[in-house]
Amino acid sequence: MESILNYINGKLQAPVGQTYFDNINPSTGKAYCFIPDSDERDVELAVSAAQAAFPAWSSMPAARRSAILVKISELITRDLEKLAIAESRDNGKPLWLSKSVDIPRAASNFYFYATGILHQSTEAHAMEGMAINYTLRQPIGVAGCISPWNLPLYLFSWKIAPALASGNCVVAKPSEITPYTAYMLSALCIEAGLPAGVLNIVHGTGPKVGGPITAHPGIPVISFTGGTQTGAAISKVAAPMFKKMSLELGGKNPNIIFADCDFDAAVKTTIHSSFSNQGEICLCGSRIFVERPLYEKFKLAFVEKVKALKVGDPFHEETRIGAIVSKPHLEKIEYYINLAQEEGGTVLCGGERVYPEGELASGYYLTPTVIEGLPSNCRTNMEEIFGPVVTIMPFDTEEEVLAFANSTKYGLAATVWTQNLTRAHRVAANLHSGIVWINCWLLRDLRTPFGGVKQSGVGREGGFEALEFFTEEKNVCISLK
Ligand code: TXE
Repeated sequence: MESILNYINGKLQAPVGQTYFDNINPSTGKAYCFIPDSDERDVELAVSAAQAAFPAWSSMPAARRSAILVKISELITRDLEKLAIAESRDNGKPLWLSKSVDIPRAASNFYFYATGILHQSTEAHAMEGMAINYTLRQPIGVAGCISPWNLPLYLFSWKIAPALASGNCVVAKPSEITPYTAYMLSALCIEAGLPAGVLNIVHGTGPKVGGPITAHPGIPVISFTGGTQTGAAISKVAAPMFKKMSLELGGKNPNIIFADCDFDAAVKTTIHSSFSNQGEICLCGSRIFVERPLYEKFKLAFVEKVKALKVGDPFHEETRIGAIVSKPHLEKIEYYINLAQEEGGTVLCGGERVYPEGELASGYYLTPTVIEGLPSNCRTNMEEIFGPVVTIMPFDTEEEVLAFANSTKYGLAATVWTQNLTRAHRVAANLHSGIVWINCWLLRDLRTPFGGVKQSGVGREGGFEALEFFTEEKNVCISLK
């Protein structure tokens, strides 16, 4: 079997300890390659390479940095098919999804930030007759970028691109559950002529690689996407070191459907917002609230469509629900389906394992699940499941559904379905979340701020917010006397 390699100082190289562990294909449940079991020694090599590369990279004219990052974007597009196949094999998501969303978005991430740095300016403040102030925005140094398994190259590149574009060097760690496309990206960076040490990718586990990145004194800024618990563990280490942190964490997003909604659009889009990417997106609407007069009609129409979703081989065009990313995650999801029933819920459909024929028989497949009859504040409705599981319940008033929606420790995203414009604006303003979609879901403009409140994270990614996060502002004041 093939061994993935680290990308350090411009070279693909084995981990110092020469040890590896299995990378499992969730569609088959079988190992298909080895991942470096790197440790702090590999992180040390990566940080030294990044520090050595920083002076030249940070002082390179933005137009030249831009050209290299545009080239990486073009190479991702050139290799879209190969990258998409690798992504679906690693994560279990349908190939059509990797081809239409994950990989094109990774190319867009690089292109957006490569061009964004060409149009940046900073402010000046004149003190009449006395002085002139101007603001410099300067790169910080070596950035630590740690990313999760649900949208592997999409989220990995969304951290790396702004960090590099703004003149930083990077030590990055993809999830050990889905490392392959990050490994392929290393080769594309070499082909694009990215100077050695500017980007370093160290593969391995959270504690053995993520931990040393978080704790390294030579990495003053950390960008993390993953679970809330891990975000807290990272903060515990990085905060006392006064590191700059961006934390994109979990969600338990409400999907609020008023009786006056566009019914067909609401049903159709709610299928996507509930089960896209096997429900493994922090933006999925996992708690569905339907205004009582519409509840029965919506529930019946929705459940009928859910039952029709094809579960199975990610490489079949008609598959809508691919494999769950790992055995432990499948078991976590099943734990919550059982908990929901203990809490009084009724499973309207789903919650069953699927065992396809042949080599997929040992893969991790679960039918999409809809549960009703739960209290709004039970664990199933408060905790992130992060799988193809949604709860559904009626509500009677706007005040009631806002209280339900805002009742969790998370506050990432929300969806609202109504034709009443005034109500749409009013409800959006009163939702405790960083993102609100009205009569749509997952429409994304890369210029918009992305992130949540409460335990959904700290800071915002996306747009120029990301370029600001990876730089420090300096005010220079010159006397005119
Ligand atoms: O995340 P982890 P996982 C949620 C979702 C999921 C849960 C755990 O509920 O079930 O998080 O998922 C690295 N120091 N989301 O296991 O553990 C780890 O190696 C430094 C929501 O993916 O947070 C990986 O690279 N790094 C999320 C990355 O952190 C550490 C998307 C994420 O792993 C570390 C994914 C440590 N101590 C999961 N421990 C979203 N918001 O989209 C682990 N890591």
